[in-house]
Amino acid sequence: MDVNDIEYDAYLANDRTLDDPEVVAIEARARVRLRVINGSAATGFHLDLGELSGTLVAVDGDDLAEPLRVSSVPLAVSQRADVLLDMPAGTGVVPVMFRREGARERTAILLRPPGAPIRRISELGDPAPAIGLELETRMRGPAIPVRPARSVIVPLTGDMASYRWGMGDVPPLRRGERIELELRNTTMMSHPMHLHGHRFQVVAIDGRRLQGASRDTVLVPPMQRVTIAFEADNPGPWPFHCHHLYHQVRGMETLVRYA
Ligand SMILES: [Cu+2]
Repeated sequence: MDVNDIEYDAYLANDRTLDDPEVVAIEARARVRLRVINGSAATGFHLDLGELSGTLVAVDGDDLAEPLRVSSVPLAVSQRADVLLDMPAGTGVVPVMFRREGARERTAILLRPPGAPIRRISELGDPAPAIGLELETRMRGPAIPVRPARSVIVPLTGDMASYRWGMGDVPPLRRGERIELELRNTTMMSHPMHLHGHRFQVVAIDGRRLQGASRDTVLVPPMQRVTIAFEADNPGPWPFHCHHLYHQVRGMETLVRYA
């Protein structure tokens, strides 16, 4: 697969690199709620707590039906995650690390209990894997309504050589209907697909049904299929696009319209 088609000279957490990271003073044994947004234009990150684990309670602003214990959370462009973290007694500074997928670059903020010494952390770490859907398959969202949904296949198209990207059109929707879109990635890059104006639910990955998370952005890795479902209850038109902004401006965008 292709990963990281855009290079940057710095990767930032709260506008800072690891040369000069943000240091957040916290109480000893504090419970911290991390509210993270991947606000980058073209880079996926793994939120990484290192030796610690936390509880993933929400994605894209919606609670999970079942919180998950995690030590890392993949964040495609524009995805959000809420993680509860209990600082262990007697701990030093805890870096909340963000590792660029498929690469060694990283950034962090530091959680600092009273008096804990700050150590310098290299901006390069071990290579991070590309983001996949392993955690996505374990997320549980709301119960899926039993009423039938109209199914539409939406191919995601393009290639690195031409750097032209595209996606299939979504036919006009009928107000009040339930719709399922099967996003079929025919390319060798992953695409974080974002729908405006709605919440959708991840209901299948590669054809396997699941009661997945409620989201507004889902990653579709190379050659994989992700099916999302939503109610047409908020007349648009609404943009529906890859949130990798270079893919979006090169054509991977359409409009969801209500008849
Ligand atoms: Cu894309």
